[in-house]
Amino acid sequence: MGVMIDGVYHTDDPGPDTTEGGEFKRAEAKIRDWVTTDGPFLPEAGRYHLYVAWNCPWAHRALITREVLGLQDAISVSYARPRRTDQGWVFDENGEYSDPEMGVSAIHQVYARQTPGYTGRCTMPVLWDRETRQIVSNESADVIRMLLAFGTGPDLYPEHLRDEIDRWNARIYPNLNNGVYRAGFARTQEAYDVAVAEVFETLDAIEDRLQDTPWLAGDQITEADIRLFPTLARFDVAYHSAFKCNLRRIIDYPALWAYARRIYALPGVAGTVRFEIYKNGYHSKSELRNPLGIVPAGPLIDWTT
Ligand SMILES: N[C@@H](CCC(=O)N[C@@H](CS)C(=O)NCC(=O)O)C(=O)O
Repeated sequence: MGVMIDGVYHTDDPGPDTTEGGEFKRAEAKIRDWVTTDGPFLPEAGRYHLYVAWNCPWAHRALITREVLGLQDAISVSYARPRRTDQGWVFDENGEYSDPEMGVSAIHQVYARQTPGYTGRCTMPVLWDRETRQIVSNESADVIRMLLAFGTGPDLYPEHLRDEIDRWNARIYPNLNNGVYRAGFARTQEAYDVAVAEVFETLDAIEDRLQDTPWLAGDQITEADIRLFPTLARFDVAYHSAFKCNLRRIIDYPALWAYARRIYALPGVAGTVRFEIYKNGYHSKSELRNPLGIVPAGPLIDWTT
């Protein structure tokens, strides 16, 4: 996977962003427009298209939000092949991993349409505007929030719970959603030790919280739950072994495991989950983490109970 400079894609892999202490830092998303009822990107059914990959947890948030808000007909989707190449995320000519929207063969071709020329990583997910023929946003946190502008489904960011939602998001993103990557991509023992401790402190805190309330922010499902779920779905099959987050598994936390299965059982959510793809993807060949690319057989976990 490469990087784009002034609208031109370069295949040299910049590698995960690492600071001097061997710590992984995720680059900030750069295309940050918004769909709002004030425009110019109006919430209109049939206007937007989502580019995703099954294995990407950030794309997964957007897919779940689309299901929970009932926007399947309003917003169309292209699924990239769930394995990155030196062309980044790529598409086939036909079939489930093709792009019905523009027929691109790689996501960088979508980024190449931005004016002025885009510089940065060509990440998933991408929210594309058919009308102005440009990307609205490549930041999943913004994308899930802006889908609320369509005014369908439950309010996932209700006024009276915003402080609570913000507090959980601010804790869960660095320490857990991205924390597992900080553990898995650490280049030093120290960086790993810090990251893995934060992962489990956060899971412990969530387990405590779920003793008192059914959902993170209180008595209704919110954006905070949707942002947490992709990490839970990948944890036992992938992060536990591939990223060495192995103090405990999600199934070892009674309240958290019941909560994870409750989200999985919501209409449309199971259809956004691909456990085999997570296992294969995170255990794919990597010089630093898994040089032989051997994929473990287990674990055997039943999410439908
Ligand atoms: N902040 C972004 C991060 C997205 C992201 O890092 N996506 C990964 C896949 S899981 C990606 O596409 N990486 C490609 C690259 O870094 O070149 C978001 O949440 O939307």
